[in-house]
Amino acid sequence: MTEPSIFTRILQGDIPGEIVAETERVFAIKDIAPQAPVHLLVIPKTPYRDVAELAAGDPSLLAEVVQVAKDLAAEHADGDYRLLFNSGAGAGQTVFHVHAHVLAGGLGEKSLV
Ligand code: DGP
Repeated sequence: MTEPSIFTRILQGDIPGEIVAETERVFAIKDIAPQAPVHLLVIPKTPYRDVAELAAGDPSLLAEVVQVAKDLAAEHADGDYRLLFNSGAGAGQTVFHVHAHVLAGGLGEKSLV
């Protein structure tokens, strides 16, 4: 059996983390090292490795991740947001339990990171 990811451990209450939204299949936390005024992570409870595996395995769950991200950007900022999935260590993925970074609250123009 594989070890639960750090996000699963936060969901289970084993380690601290500020859960800002939760549905039956998805939850969201504040990123521990924010890169924007609002930086949240939206995470499916099922630990797909990355966004491509999630899209292939359960497209409706990916759609729910996007919907929760949109709702959180409206709740925590002005409704505009950047959605980012790092896929693979070479792209900066450090937690191999798929998560959408929701960046909002006053982003510069046109930045890709
Ligand atoms: P990525 O590099 O795309 O795999 O993003 C992982 C993110 O997870 C990174 O922005 C920091 C965040 N993170 C890592 N450990 C913790 C933690 O223990 N608590 C919280 N809230 N966020 C974490």
